[in-house]
Amino acid sequence: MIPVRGYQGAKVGVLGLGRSGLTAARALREGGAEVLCWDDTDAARARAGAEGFELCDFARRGFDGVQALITSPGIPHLYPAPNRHIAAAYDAGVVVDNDVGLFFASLGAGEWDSFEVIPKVIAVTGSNGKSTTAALIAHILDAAGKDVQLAGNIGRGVLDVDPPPDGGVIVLELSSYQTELARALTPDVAVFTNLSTDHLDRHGGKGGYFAAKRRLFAEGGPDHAVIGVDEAEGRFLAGQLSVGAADARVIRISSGTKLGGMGWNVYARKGFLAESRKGKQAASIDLREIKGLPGAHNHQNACAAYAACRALGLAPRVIEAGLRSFGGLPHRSQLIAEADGVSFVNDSKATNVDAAVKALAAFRNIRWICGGLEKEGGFEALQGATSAVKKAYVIGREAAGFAMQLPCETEVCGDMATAVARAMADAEKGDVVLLAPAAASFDQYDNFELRGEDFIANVQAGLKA
Ligand code: UMA
Repeated sequence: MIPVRGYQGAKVGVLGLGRSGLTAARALREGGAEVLCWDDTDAARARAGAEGFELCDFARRGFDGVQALITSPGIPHLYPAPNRHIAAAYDAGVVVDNDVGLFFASLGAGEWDSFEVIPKVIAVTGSNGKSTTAALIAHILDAAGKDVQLAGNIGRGVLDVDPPPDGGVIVLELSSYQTELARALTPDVAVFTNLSTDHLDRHGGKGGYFAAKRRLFAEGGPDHAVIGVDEAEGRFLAGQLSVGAADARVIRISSGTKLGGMGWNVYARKGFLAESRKGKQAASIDLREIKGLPGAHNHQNACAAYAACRALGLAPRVIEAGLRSFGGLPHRSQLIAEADGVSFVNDSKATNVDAAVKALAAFRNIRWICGGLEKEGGFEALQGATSAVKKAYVIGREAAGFAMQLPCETEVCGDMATAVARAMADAEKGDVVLLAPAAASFDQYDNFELRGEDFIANVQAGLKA
């Protein structure tokens, strides 16, 4: 755990007592703060109470003597409307921060004075691919013998990591919810994978969403910025951060476009990753046979991870070895079974249309299981993206309405068991049964992980039958 500095003896409020909130409360207590906690659910309050934390309904009792309110990413702090406790903190003039802000403000103890290599923080943001990219960076560094820890939006509160040793590296996956609020954001290497429409309700639209992510690259920002330039926002950001075409502080990455010029570039084309610098090719890696990284979207993740590791000084061949031994993450292009020439792939993390489009581009002869809670932004991106889909098997409470908007043959299945059974019955040798929902899971599941596990259980049951 990273003990929080700067609040010793002070009263600090913590709102939301899930993975990030409870960890923040513990780290604040470890740093000597007097912690007051609240969560809108009884069960979460009971968990904190059992750890000896004092509870305080801030909206009702006020913020008497409280210096800061530390809030959780899932709790709206501005749009569509601030949570009532946060609104009360704004009214009372109380500082609102989150665990990520506390992390950056608290990292770097006195013992770093005796370290030969100061620990580094790599932070990864973007709409899609950030979990895989962050996990891939951590895997490459681990395989290269570095002491590495992975935390953030990937499921572990950032303050839960141990103080890094001499030469250690902390890799953080950061969501727009986290970057928008953090009062300190000072990674050594920052990665922006890509931008598509997501979470628009929480940021007042796409501009607000991009602005939240851009905070990671604000003035005085990272030593190296790895920027995906396949969208206009990435090209704009890379241009803004560079002082000239040959500025090696910015590493541009692309999946599909050959990047030239005098700058530092990493791109993937036709299954090969290439690095170029000052107009010369520095390295090339064949990505086609790497099972843990199928498809153009994963090749973009490979470029981002490669660039981040190069920024830390790793050699191309060392990075290549790490890419080759990466097994992939659960629920992201996860090959779960192969039987009678049919593959079963779990991409439950494809919670928006853009992520599903990328999954669909990675395979042929697809029996596509999709549907769920529709997100803002519509289905326009699916036009032309379903040419490899033989049929869509649609799940979700509004499956019929969802199916009507798809530009391919559909069957309304409603639930996962029916969809898997129908897809398996239709599947022929060479087909891929792919779960890539293009929607959130909350209409039928607590989270995308449970949806993916239900898919796996149904596939396994079907293969045994
Ligand atoms: N709560 C309230 N009032 C509210 C809303 C929530 O009190 O109005 C309470 C809930 O009762 C619950 C707690 O807040 O006890 C939950 O807080 P949270 O939703 O922020 O969840 P955490 O468990 O703290 O998990 C968060 C991230 N969750 C979200 O951003 C929604 C996790 O990312 C992250 O892994 C974790 O911190 C550790 O850093 C998950 C996620 O879904 C994977 N992220 C989104 C995504 O990837 O799309 C952004």
